[in-house]
Amino acid sequence: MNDNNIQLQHFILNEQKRFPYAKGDFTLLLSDIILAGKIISREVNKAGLVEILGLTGMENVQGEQVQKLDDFANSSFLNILSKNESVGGVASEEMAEPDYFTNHTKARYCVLFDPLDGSSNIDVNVSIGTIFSIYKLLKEGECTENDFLRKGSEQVAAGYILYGSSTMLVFTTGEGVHGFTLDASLGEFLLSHEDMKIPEPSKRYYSVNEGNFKYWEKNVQEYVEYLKNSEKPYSLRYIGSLVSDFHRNLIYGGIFMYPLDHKNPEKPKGKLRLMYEANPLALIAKHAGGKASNGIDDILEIKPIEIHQREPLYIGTKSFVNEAIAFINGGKK
Ligand code: AHM
Ligand code: MG
Repeated sequence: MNDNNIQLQHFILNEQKRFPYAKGDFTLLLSDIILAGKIISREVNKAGLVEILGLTGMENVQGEQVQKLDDFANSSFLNILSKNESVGGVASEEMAEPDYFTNHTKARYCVLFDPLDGSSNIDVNVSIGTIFSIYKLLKEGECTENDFLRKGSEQVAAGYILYGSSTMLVFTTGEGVHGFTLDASLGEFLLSHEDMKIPEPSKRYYSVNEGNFKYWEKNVQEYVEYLKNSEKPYSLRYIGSLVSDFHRNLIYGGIFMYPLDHKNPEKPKGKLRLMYEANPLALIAKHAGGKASNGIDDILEIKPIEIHQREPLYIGTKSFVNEAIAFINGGKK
């Protein structure tokens, strides 16, 4: 390891000094999230081997239950965070209700996470990710549903871990966005992308599941037609894993969208979850100079009504998101 390699733990400790509210417990909380990420990363990496070794039955060779990866990721987070006294409660995309740790009487934070996002890609060796979001409790030692049902702008930190060709952690505590790559031989995340910014002007990429075209509203259809037929057409890149699609656009520039659709004509809706997916990535986008919107409102300014709320999402290069908003609202044809 050369002297320029900055370990994540050291970086976080240095960051902490800049925040008056952050005591050692905030650093410990981030460390726990990182630990969960490392454990999940290890498991994701051996997922292919599990198939080859024929361990996909109910028990592995040690006689242990083989869990589905998304359940494994969820319980890894739960196990670790339930032992962290600074955490008053957690909400997960995989759980119907939040878990409250009522014995954590000095708790100062609550955590929301999508333990393994990109479910359709889990079994096919395509990049997936974990997304997390941290809020400060409204009242120390007392975590209630109101602590979770808050605007994304109130998040004190958010990030994701991408299990790709290498494992990367990208996070913000409200002061820049930083990326760390896991050195598997050391078991450490090392700073690889300091102060990430979405390029502006950027390459012209768009990421969307165009198979849903017929279910979109007319203005959204016109917008996507424009992207393909404008003088300098945009290129399409769609992985189908939000973390991967977002990460790509964070580095190269571009817009990711999951519009409102009318698959159920009586109940048109977006697919992605405000609290576990849109909010944390919107905070990262904001601090990287980008933007996130549901087509009308800034994602970070939406006051959630329920914990598993879904929203349409347009996120990425600021000027692209603004252009999308103009189309959706009929201001650009
Ligand atoms: P999940 O939480 O069940 O994994 O669903 C979220 C995923 C995102 O990662 C991705 O952006 C989107 O669903 C893809 O959906 P689709 O397969 O409809 O394109
Ligand atoms: Mg998800």
